Amino acid sequence: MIYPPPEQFFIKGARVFYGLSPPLGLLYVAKMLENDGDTVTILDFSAEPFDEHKLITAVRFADAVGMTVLSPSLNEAKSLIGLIKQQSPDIPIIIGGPHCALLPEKALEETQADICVQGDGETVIADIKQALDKKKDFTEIPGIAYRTTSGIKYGPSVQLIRDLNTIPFPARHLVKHYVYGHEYNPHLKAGEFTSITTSRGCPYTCRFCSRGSISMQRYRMRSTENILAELKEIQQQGYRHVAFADDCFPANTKQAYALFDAITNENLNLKFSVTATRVDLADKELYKKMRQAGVTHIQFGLESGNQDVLDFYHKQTTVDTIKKAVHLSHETGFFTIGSFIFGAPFETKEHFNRTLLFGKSLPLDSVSFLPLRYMIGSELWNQAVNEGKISEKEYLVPADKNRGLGIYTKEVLFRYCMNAQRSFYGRPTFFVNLLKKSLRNNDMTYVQSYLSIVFSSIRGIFS
Ligand code: B12
Ligand code: SF4
Repeated sequence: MIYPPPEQFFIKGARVFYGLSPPLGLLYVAKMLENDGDTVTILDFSAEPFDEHKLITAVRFADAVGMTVLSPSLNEAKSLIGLIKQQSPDIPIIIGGPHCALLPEKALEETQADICVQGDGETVIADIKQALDKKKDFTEIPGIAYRTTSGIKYGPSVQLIRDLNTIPFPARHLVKHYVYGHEYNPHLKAGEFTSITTSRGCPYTCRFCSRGSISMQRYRMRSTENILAELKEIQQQGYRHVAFADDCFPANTKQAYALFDAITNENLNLKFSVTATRVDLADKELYKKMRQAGVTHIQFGLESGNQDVLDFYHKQTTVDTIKKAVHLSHETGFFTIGSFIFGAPFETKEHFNRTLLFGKSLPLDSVSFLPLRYMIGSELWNQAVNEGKISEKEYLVPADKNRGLGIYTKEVLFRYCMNAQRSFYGRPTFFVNLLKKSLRNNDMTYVQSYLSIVFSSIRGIFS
């Protein structure tokens, strides 16, 4: 099973906070295969440099290949599949992941893969195996598209797993040799960082996000007991730091109270990060419990310091809520990360400057200023396609004046983002405040997180 290398980063020379983490989707599917008696190897090319020889050798000994495809890494997936088919034309290649959920037929047309899984991989992988062994018919397998000599065909409509508690825990041992999570704590070694999801899908509908599409909105949650059982297994496996990698965590504050109380009572002795949360979910009592349970880092999708832009994105937050949440996070003692987007169609330099000043006025320990990109599956992408500004074949288009998507060209927009990034970190008081926070919280990993981000930015600027 293969996780493709990340897309060529789209702002040359700039580097944003990048909490590299294990390919959980593949690990879930691998667990089902292992339970069925198969042997699985994982190549995570986002965690190790791409090595064609390694890929070809691994494929030579495999009966089938599986791959996760994200919309931004479609081209990389295409190239890898091309290479594999060149060497082993008959090996079946199965693809899954967020891009396949959005465009199952096109994902097959555009790559040379044979089978595309549209939803959760756990339920269908055993059926696919049987169908490849000619013990089952592909027509019976829900949520797949597959290639035949007479074109692409489909199984019955996708069936998402209703009860997430029934899913066996991911086969984490398959990626134990990779180093993940360095941005959270540079001292973490291979086998010490992993991630977990407590839900699938997202109940919100931000207009720039591909989770806004209908198939993704089917929000499902796991029980506290089930999550806790997995965390205990994670602790026993020797991990030290775990990221909550839900689309949006925690969506249910009451359940989160119970979860973090349970983690504290169990004395799991793990550190935690939150990959993505929303400001309107900030809650004093909850944050206290999270801190007590070991949460160190928390990342907010802040998007803008302008209310008209927040409203345009249908973010359902306010500038004031952002202020309150970031201050609460800082006061609780979290390393607080915020990401902003520049480039809504009506956004001017004044908007950008307001967002930058707003960002600087907040007690944020790390930021990323990113250009708006129209991504397949998002409402903004659909609208731009309907208006003829983007073709249906363009899955990821930066907001660009030349495409009728904004006031500035993409080059100017990227420059604004980079300058904002430098201006944010260039303040002399910034590091001093972070040092104070680290000393107050008795946690020097905060300073180390910061240094690792700054050094990678400097490396980026010089390259
Ligand atoms: C952790 C994470 C990252 C990590 C590492 C990714 C990794 N190794 O998994 C980092 C920080 C590097 C990252 C980077 C980016 N990410 Co990211 N990331 C995530 C996040 C939060 C969790 C991924 C995860 O573990 N999911 C849990 C597993 C269980 O779900 P799953 O992968 O979908 O797998 C299931 C099915 O899809 C299917 N399946 C998946 N693969 C396969 C393979 C086979 C063979 C089969 C049968 C089935 C199958 O079965 C699985 C189990 O049911 C997701 C959001 C999310 N919650 O999924 C975003 C997400 C995947 N990222 C996204 C994006 C856009 C990005 C970035 C471009 C950054 C950005 N913010 O814009 C970059 C670039 C990535 C790149 N490769 O080019 C989008 C992708 C949208 C899309 N249409 O593709 C998501 C969905 C976030 C979102 N809300 O939009 N990301
Ligand atoms: S940006 Fe976050 S909260 Fe909004 S729809 Fe996407 S995943 Fe959900």
